[in-house]
Amino acid sequence: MSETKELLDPQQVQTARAWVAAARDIFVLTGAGISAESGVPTFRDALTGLWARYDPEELASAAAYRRHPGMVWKWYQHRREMVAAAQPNPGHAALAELAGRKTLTLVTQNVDGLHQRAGSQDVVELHGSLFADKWLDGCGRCDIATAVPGEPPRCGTCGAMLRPGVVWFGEDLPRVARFRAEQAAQHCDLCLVVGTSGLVYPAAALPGIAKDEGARVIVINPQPSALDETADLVLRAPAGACLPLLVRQDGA
Ligand code: BJW
Repeated sequence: MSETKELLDPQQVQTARAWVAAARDIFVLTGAGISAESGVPTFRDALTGLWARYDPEELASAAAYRRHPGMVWKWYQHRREMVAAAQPNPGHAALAELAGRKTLTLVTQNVDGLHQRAGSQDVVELHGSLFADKWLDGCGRCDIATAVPGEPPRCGTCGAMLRPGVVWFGEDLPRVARFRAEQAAQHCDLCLVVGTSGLVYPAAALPGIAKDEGARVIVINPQPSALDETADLVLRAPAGACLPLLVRQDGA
């Protein structure tokens, strides 16, 4: 048995498993922590997070992109390559398995596509995707004419830059994804919050919506998070070790 499993309180695991088994409609909100065991850095972990060395506002806003397009484009290229080389972990796999047996809406803040690669279908991506570029202020007839190494490709017609298809600070979330996430939070009877610091809105408001509508809330995170106080149960463990225990059907 791994060290993590020994650290987990068996009574708490038992309770969480019973809640999962009894749930009719599960809403899952994931964040960067679920991909940590795949080797993808989180954003805010003190030593290993992507932003331990950078000011997020310098990298994750349209204004930052306009100021430093080459630097930001290269940073996203680096992350695309890192994520493409990573593999889904048992936490991603457990959620995909659970969705095969339960009514479950999987809402992720992640842009890495690892849930889909683990077999989850119909993932609600609140913050877009690393793998779907779009035009920044394009003319509507954009095509790529120039691709200078280390610089964003530009439209040959209007000169607009391609940008990563992610949601930066100050930008609206995709309308349909946000609507679906809010609906799922309102109608669930169990909300699993996995691997998020709970600092970024509107995503961080979703577990509170579920709670207000009467759902139980379980937080899975090895560290304290801003959503702990919303939770009925906090499992202080890495997602890849913890989620398979909650989803397993045998009596062990
Ligand atoms: C593990 C683990 C393991 C480690 N297992 N766990 C209301 C109040 C205040 C501010 C606002 C508000 N409403 C809107 C705002 C403004 C802003 C905001 O929230 N700011 C706050 C930071 C103050 N929000 C926005 O701008 C959003 N847009 C919006 O609301 O539009 C309308 C509007 C605009 C302006 C004003 C008002 C309204 C857009 C937010 C877009 C977020 N984009 C990013 C970058 C995406 C692109 C990219 O990837 O580069 O999304 S920011 C970054 O944070 C990324 C993440 O999805 C997001 C959340 O981070 P996450 O996933 O929680 O990661 P971490 O690193 O924070 O935490 C990891 C956790 O995992 C930790 O807790 C670890 O302990 C844990 N962990 N190992 C389980 N093995």
